[in-house]
Amino acid sequence: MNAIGPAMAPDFTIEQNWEGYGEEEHAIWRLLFERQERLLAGRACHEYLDGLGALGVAACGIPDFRRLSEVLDRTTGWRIVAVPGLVPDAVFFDFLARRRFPSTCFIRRRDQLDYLQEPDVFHDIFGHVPLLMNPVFADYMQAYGQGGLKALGLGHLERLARLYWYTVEFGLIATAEGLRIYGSGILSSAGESVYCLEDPRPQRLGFDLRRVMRTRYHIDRYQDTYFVIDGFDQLFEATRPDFTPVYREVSKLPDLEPDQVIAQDRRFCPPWSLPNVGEKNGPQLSSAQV
Ligand code: HBI
Ligand code: FE
Repeated sequence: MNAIGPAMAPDFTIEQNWEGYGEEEHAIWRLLFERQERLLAGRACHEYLDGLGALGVAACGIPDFRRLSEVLDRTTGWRIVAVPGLVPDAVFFDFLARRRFPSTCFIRRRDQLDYLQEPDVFHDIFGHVPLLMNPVFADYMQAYGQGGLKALGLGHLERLARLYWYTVEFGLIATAEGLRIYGSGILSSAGESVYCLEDPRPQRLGFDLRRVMRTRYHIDRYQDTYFVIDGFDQLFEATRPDFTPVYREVSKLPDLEPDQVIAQDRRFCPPWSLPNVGEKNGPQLSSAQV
């Protein structure tokens, strides 16, 4: 550490300095961890819960990235690198493309337990890292990083960022038992992990790549729309092709508001057993309008 903060290397990485965390910081981790562990039983997908268990991320305190990286590396070849906060898009994508997950080190304060706009170590580690233990999801994240570098070059970053937002950060997955959470932004939020599944207000729509790329999102409140995948294979397959023609197609269509519904949408309605195709309630637009 220097007077300004942790010394940053040219690649934006820093030292986690695990030994430097104080008791209060570990106590905040424990509070957040225990609360989410309780809430996520029956709400998070089993791939996430399995990953959390296998990683050995525990309630006891903020994990040491060196230990987590060893377990991750052995399982899927990913490692965690410490960064001071949001890093530039190109740097972020480059890390993912090389199977490095950039994580912040600081933890939110006690008066921010329920809401923090920027990522902290609880969001980055508890929210993102367990799914990187899953081989299919691990490959999806790497492909996303490679796609990001390409999207930057093509000037379509915004569309790719929407895909990340509505999958990696706020995605739901349909299982035989019902809808489950896999998005990290939800997994690290007590309020949203209940809201996304149980509140009648947000809509849950079947995942469609072009639809997602057209949909704006809010960064400062719970989502109006969640997109539901059938499995990680679907996500990986949908994003395998080159996006160049997809971007071209999507850029001819208007963007959609976060709460908008269009005729093609497959809506999931409680109790989440089956998608309800062409459901009529809610603001529906004819396909001519969109
Ligand atoms: N940096 N540390 C960090 N974490 C992120 O999630 C992140 C970032 N930089 C850019 C970024 N995300 C997004 O803007 C991209 O997904 C588009
Ligand atoms: Fe995140």
